[in-house]
Amino acid sequence: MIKRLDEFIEQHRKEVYLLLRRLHQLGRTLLLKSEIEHECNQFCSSDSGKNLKNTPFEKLMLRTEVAALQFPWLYFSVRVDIGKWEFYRFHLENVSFNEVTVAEYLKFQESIVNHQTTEDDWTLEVDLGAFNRRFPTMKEKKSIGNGVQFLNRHLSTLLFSKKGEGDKKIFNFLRVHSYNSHQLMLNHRIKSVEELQEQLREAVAILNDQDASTVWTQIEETMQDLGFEQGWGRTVARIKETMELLIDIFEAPDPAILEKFLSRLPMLFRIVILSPHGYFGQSNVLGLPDTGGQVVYILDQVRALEREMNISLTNQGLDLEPEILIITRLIPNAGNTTCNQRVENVIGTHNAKILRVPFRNESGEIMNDWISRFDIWPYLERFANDAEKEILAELGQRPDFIIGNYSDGNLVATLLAHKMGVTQCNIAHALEKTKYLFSALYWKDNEEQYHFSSQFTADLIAMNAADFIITSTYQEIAGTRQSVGQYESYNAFTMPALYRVVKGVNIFDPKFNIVSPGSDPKVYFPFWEDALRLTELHDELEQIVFGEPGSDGRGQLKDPDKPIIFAMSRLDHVKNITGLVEWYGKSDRLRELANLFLVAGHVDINHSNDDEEKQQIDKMYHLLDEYDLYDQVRWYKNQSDKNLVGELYRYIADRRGVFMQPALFEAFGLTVIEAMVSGLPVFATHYGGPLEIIQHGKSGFHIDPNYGESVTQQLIDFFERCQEDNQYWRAIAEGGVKRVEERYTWKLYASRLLSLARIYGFWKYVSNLEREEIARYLEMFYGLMYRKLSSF
Ligand code: UDP
Ligand code: LCN
Repeated sequence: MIKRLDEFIEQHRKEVYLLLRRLHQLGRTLLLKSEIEHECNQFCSSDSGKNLKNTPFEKLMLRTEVAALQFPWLYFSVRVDIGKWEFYRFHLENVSFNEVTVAEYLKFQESIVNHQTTEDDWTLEVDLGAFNRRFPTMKEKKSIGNGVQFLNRHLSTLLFSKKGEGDKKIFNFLRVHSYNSHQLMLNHRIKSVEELQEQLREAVAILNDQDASTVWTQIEETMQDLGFEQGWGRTVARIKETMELLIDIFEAPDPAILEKFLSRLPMLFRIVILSPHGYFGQSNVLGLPDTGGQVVYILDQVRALEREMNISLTNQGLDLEPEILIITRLIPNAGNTTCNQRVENVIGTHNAKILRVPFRNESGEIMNDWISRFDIWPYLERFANDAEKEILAELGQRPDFIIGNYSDGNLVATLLAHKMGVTQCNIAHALEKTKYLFSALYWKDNEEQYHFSSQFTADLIAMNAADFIITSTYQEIAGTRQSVGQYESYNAFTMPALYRVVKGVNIFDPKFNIVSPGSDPKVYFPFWEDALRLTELHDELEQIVFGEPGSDGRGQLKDPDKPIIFAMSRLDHVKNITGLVEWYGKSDRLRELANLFLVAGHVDINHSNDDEEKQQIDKMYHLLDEYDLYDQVRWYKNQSDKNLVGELYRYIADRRGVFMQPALFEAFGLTVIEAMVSGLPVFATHYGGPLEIIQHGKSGFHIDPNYGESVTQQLIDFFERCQEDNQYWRAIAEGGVKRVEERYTWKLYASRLLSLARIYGFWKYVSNLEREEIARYLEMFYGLMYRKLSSF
């Protein structure tokens, strides 16, 4: 880019100067993409600026994410493409420019925040890229999120490039499989790759003479004599197929066959899932602070995983019960939840449990009350140690696979996986970093309330330690052409006076894989499935939606015949429920066309113990008064009975309503898929997951919460069109159902996740994926940085 810019600026000095000056004159030290875009567009459509239109300089301006300004300098961080960044600085007076390094750019940002130059100040620079130089990374943005495919291709070539080496690694890997010291796959009779190949041929020849449905136990002795143990398959057909896959791999390694073979191996019997914060329970918890989709996700995930593990074990010929443990925090003062119980079975499973471990303070005393997710950092190390003992006691041995959730769970997963030598997978759900503007740069200002220094350090450690990371959408990793991905935002950032990250997370790393969640089809299904409907709950729902004001609900829908705009979420600032009330309050036409029904948080401020929720409750009352909304808006307290919630979506659909998800940012948005699959047309924020979930105009609509008036107009247009065209509402409803049924199901999720666990587990074993060096560095970073930041 630089050469073209050089020449261009030389020729258009005046215009470039005027635009830079214009930015300076805004009098701000940091400018965001939207502000730069606005100024640039305005200038380029003026007479003085028209020569900049469609030029490399305009392109640079429009791709700038953040500009940092301090006379006479302007520094720009330019997102040239998804995951590709360049940094430039301009001297206003000389109109000169040059490319700078990421470190120089970050140092300039630091100098702005500290109001001084940091030229001589020493700051720790974190460059995790240095460790990965020998490690394969992808180049194409379209490959992001499909790491396993790339990894399989790359590493199978590598593995088999030196003659015999790959074969030996597979052979050794097959020898280590066992269950409770019962040997699986191969026994001591086979001593080399050559012997294995020979015995495979012989076994297949024997199996060819058997009936395909003959089971392992009938041929066990013959197979054992040849050197084979249980695990190849339950029936002759399956055993033969698995053996043939291995023969093919030895003959000519192929990534697809390798993946298929690995997906069949008996490697996963015990899984540990970590989710420390919030109220983790099976009832009465949803809508409580820090308690939302993550809990729903994990409970559904566990059921799906257990089902899928059972299918695999059956196919492998093993009559074993898989075990899954969800490790969360035990809260002695747990209100009307079960979070004070040590162990609970997960409903709908045979053998999955929630195991709760308390937080302890510095002197080892148990912490009795709920603690906000922003304040839990000092407790986690001890929690991990205590959890380890409980896990070992419960399972009798180490698990085969550990899954972390959110920043805290991912850190604890890192500590445990490192100690136990187990494959680790991370799931972020929602990273805080991109939710708050300049959260890293101004970390000090927010430290008391949010403790971002601990959280972002924990994130960096866990992201780099994980064997693989699954995300719900592509944009969670890499954003879109217009917006930065959540993981991408960890690539380069600074926390002034603490440390500067010049390479934190590489989104081209093949560890990233998109595996989207689903919704429980027993609870969330289309409103036209009459036989499954819970019509028995309709009286209760009528009371909730149309009832009179009382202690659980405020406002009353005085004209019950209008369609309903329904919104439901935690009452957090970022969910923007109050924003929705304001848009609605301001539009007479929308108020004429539809009612507004909200299920969110507490309606009584005295029942809330969360600061952010209290602020929102205050704001809500203020808006209801200001716009006099008590006859058109019904606001009901959070609902934790998921069956009732499932029927509620359908009840609103019966009345030709819509679901609105107005969040300023939504990482994924389980409510979005729940509403869609219920047959309720959805309008949802285009910041985050819903952008990918919904196909605009086909299976729902995207909205921009920063432009309330256009959202209002979209709703008005929709309801007016539905009045004219009675097929329109149904078409969108059906589009939503189809989309979810095709893309967002737990069955797809579980088989994919288990297959990834086996494949990354294999690579962890046979390659240097463990990355000794980075593990050591992260240990030091944990010891010297994280522990200091998170101490009591
Ligand atoms: N939910 C609920 N009752 C409420 C609020 C939310 O049952 O009062 C459920 C909702 O059905 C969904 C989950 O909580 O399953 C919220 O997940 P989502 O991903 O939409 O948002 P999060 O709270 O995780 O940010
Ligand atoms: C957290 C969020 O904020 C939601 O967007 C997700 O849907 C949920 O976790 C489940 O991953």
